[in-house]
Amino acid sequence: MPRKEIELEHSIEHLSILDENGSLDQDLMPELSKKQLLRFHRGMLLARRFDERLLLLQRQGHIGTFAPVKGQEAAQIGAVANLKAEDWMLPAFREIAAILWRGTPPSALIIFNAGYNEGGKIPEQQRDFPNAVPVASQLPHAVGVAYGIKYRKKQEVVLTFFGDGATSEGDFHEALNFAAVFGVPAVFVCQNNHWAISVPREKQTKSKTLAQKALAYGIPGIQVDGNDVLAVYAATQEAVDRARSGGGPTLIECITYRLTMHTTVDDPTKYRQEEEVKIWEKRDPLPRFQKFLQEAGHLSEKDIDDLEKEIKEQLDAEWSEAQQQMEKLGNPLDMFEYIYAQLPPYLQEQKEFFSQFIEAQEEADHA
Ligand SMILES: Cc1ncc(C[n+]2csc(CCOP(=O)(O)OP(=O)(O)O)c2C)c(N)n1
Ligand SMILES: [Mg+2]
Repeated sequence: MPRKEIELEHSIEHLSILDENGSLDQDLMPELSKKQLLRFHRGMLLARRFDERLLLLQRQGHIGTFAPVKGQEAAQIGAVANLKAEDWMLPAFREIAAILWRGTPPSALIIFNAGYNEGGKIPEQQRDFPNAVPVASQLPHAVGVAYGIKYRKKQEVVLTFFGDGATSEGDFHEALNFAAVFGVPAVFVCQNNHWAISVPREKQTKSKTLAQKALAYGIPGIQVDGNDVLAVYAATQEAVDRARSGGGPTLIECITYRLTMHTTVDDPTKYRQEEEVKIWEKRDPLPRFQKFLQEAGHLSEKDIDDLEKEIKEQLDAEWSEAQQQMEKLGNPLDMFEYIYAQLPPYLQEQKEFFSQFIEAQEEADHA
């Protein structure tokens, strides 16, 4: 039998609309009103300032560890901005910008990061899943939700976020295969920030792009400049429209960079070069978008100053709110809640014992 070629389509598109100097490719500009553009800006700035605030709170000992979003705001806002209220969003653990955009108040995120379950409660009617810390575990969940939507013949879409590191997990491959075979309305948004803690992208996979992994599963894949909110928006819009109209899933690779530590317990200077960070600081999505908005006449220096002030006041109020709420929380008996609808007898017994123990302690303290 002869050897013969099987013809495969194998090119991957890379999309960039607003370059790192803030110059726009007019032909590719998606249709967006000034109001929408300014909403994107507010979403990105709020996420940046809130992230900085969380870092301060962590360093002051008010909250536990968290995964900063700094540098990835455009990849998140450009993607979720395409979702309607009835759509679903499944985050990994770095999706601060996306979560705020969807409507979770900053105070809830503070409370969650301070270790209280109550902070993790998704507001009623908001179709988001909780943070998924086990890498890539949210992808099969997203496909399950999307399968349910298709089964019920709804017009909803599921969007899930994950990192470059997540593409090495079995869950990623199983999820993409299942999503493709069953043609479910899912959008997979990979934020390739070049690092999975200390493992560089080059050691994660031999593939030239992460987007090309879509080809193996027979679905559309595209690579975009993830620090360009307009490119992310345009690529996700296509994917969301396709999913909603029955065209199945899409994989989007957003090229971005984590400008700071993996989490607050990580020291990136141990594994990456300062020069690399400097290059990516120049590609920061926020000043680039501000420059574009200023040149388009949509935003002035004064507008930015006013917005900074407004956001600072908002975050001060959120911190006060979080503190007030946390004063009412923190009952150690809560450890028995949230896992079982009905406690098994052995845990019920332990809960009663512990409750009496606490009471006895309190009495002793007041004696
Ligand atoms: C299944 C699993 N393995 C290992 C870890 C530890 N861990 C947490 S984040 C992370 C790296 C994730 O990298 P990536 O997917 O690129 O996301 P990023 O942190 O860059 O946003 C690892 C290995 C984990 N949380 N879950
Ligand atoms: Mg990563």
